[in-house]
Amino acid sequence: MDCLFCKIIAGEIPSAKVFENEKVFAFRDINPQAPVHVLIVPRAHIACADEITASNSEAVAAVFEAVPAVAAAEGLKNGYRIVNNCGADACQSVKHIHFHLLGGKQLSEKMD
Ligand code: DGP
Repeated sequence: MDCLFCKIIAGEIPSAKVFENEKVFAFRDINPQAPVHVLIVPRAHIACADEITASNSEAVAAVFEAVPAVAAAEGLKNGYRIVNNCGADACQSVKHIHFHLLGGKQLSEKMD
C-alpha cells in the first residue's frame, strides 16, 4: 500500500518520533501550526474517521489512551487541542487516520 504514514511508521521515511507503543506511533508534524504539533496515528491503516468500525476501533482507542502520555512528555500542562480531519471538506491530505495534538500556546477559539 502506498501510504506515507505507513512508511513513516515502518521507518522507511524518517520522522521525529515522540512516542510509540504496540499500537500507536506519534511524531512531529513537518509543518507545525503550534509550538507543539504532534501527529498521533494508529499503526493499523485506517484511511479516515469514516472507516472506523467495531472491528478496528480499538486502534483509535489506543491513540486516545496514548494522548495523556504524549501531552505530558510535551509539557502541555495548560491544555491542548486534538484535531482530526476527515475527507475533502476538512482538507485531509494524508489518507491514514491521524490526530493532530496542538498546544504550547493559547489556541484560537475558532476551529474552522
Ligand atoms: P491533514 O491535513 O489532517 O491530512 O494533515 C496531514 C499532516 O501531515 C499535515 O499537517 C502535514 C503532515 N505531513 C505531511 N507529510 C509529512 C511528512 O512526510 N512528515 C511529517 N512529519 N509530517 C507530514
